[in-house]
Amino acid sequence: MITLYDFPTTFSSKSMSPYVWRVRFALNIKGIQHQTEWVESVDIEKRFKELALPPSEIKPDGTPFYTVPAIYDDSTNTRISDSLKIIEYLDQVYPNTPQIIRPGTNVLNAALDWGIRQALFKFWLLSGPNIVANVKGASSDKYRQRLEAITGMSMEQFKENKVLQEKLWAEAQEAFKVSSSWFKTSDGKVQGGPWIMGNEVTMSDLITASGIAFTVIIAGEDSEEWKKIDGWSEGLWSALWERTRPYFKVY
Ligand SMILES: N[C@@H](CCC(=O)N[C@@H](CS)C(=O)NCC(=O)O)C(=O)O
Repeated sequence: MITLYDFPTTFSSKSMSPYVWRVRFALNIKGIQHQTEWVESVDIEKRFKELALPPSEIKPDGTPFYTVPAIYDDSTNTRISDSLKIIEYLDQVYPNTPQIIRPGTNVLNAALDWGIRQALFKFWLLSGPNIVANVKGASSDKYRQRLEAITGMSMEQFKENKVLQEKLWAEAQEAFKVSSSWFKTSDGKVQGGPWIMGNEVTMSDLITASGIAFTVIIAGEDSEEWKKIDGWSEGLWSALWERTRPYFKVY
């Protein structure tokens, strides 16, 4: 059995991180049995050290950065962190399941990831107070401090600052529109289908769908924000979301 490490929120899906959603989508698409172990965001480093789970990155100052997702696979006694490394491992160790990462696509996936992250970052900032309200205790304080450091003002000032919010929405619109334009032909039609690269699911679907999941979880599916974001893509995001929804399950 695989244990998937994630941090809890009070959003209805409990899970919010787009990086964790990528791995969970991969596990669900592959039909690999797993269970989630919830670790408060502020406790990730301490708990991972206890469990001998590796950091996903080394920070510029040389210290390790412990992040979710991470997995422990007891069938092979393997511990891995970093969404891409985990999905590479799942493809390799579970070869009779749908293969997510196509050979030679890591550079393209990294570019797609970066592009979509530009839009998600603006949305993450705009949703900061909502995220802070949906993460508990010390983890909530951590998010608040991060938000305040980036915006250079208190969260209360940010909530009042309609001019900054309008500017961020305009930037988000531009970034979301650019990302959705990559999926269209020159005459405006959506290319490919049913998945982005044709008949089989690939990493590009999971990068995109996990970003959409993050947006839907935070904004709420019936919200004006989600309708606005989906509208900028002329319904492309909601079509991708419908395709991925059967795999939007937390175990
Ligand atoms: N490169 C990592 C990035 C994962 C990541 O940044 N995870 C965030 C949650 S969305 C995290 O755990 N951050 C820990 C922290 O901020 O202390 C991956 O692809 O898995």
